[in-house]
Amino acid sequence: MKEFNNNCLALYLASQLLLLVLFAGRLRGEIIFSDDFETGNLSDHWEEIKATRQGDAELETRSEYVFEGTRSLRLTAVANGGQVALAQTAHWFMPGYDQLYYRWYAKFSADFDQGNFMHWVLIGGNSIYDKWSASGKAGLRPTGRDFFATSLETWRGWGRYPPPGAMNFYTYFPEMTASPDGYYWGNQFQPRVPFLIERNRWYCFEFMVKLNQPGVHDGEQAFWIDGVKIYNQKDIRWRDVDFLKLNLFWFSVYIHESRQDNTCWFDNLVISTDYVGPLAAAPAATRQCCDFDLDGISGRTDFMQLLLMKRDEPEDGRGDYNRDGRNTIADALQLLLDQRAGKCGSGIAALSGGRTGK
Ligand SMILES: [Ca+2]
Ligand SMILES: [Ca+2]
Ligand SMILES: [Ca+2]
Repeated sequence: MKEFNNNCLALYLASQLLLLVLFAGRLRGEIIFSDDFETGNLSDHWEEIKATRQGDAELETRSEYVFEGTRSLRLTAVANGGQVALAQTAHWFMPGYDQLYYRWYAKFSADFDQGNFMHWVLIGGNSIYDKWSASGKAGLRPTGRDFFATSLETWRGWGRYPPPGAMNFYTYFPEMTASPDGYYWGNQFQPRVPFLIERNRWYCFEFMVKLNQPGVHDGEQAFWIDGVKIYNQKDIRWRDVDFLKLNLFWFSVYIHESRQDNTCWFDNLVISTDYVGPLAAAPAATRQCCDFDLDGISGRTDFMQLLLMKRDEPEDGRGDYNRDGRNTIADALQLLLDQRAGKCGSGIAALSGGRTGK
């Protein structure tokens, strides 16, 4: 009888331990890939490394270009007489996942200027039966069965924004619209209030993609900067079959008309099934914004723009002007009070954020 009781107790403890492990695992999510660039060679972690000029996709050791530790990733798109230049590292995780969160740190060089367009960090989906089914699809509309792709990248808005520009999604999905030339180039999506990125500054970027259930428009994509959620696009139909999965990620600096060397540094990448967030040792430092309409001054139109932003995109964390964690009229009133009190500086830079220096 005593032995029976001991066995029961052991069984009970084992089951509790198992529950604890499962629960803790669910809380943390599963980290499916990470790279702090501290160990080994790039090719140990990345299956495909490409650069227009050899040596332009490399490990970096100069401390001002390393976010944490002693090494980061350096990607340079070399000056190429106005032609395409790129540097890129790609990683696949077959067969894939239906929802993932991607967190990394990045910095654009102090003289970065891509012209107008560029491509940056890409999340792709291939058929689980063919890791190349998304390859060679530039300019083509996905069928719902072959691929999808979306990039987080900066663009200049035809000169409206200083380089590198405003963050936006560049997305291939079955319901995308054609360009004037008849091709299906990625469709651009950005928040009502653009988020302008500054050069020579580290930011924490986060990107989430949730695939839809086939037959339902319930897919999403979202990005955060320095831990603040900026834009969440919903009701996306990414696919019509469940054998298309999230299974490709790449870091890239791809410049369409490359006239100078342009470099980005990347560090501390984590890809997980759950939200990751900024590193605890590097707290978010996105500054307060007064210039919601990007005209370079703080005025009455910013008050209106904040109200519209709160109405149309209530998830944009910048709308929480008074930082009380709630989306209420008190945010707009606080902006008015700060403007009257002369607390609102001017300048487009006030819209972006991040840590200065390292
Ligand atoms: Ca590192
Ligand atoms: Ca303004
Ligand atoms: Ca608030």
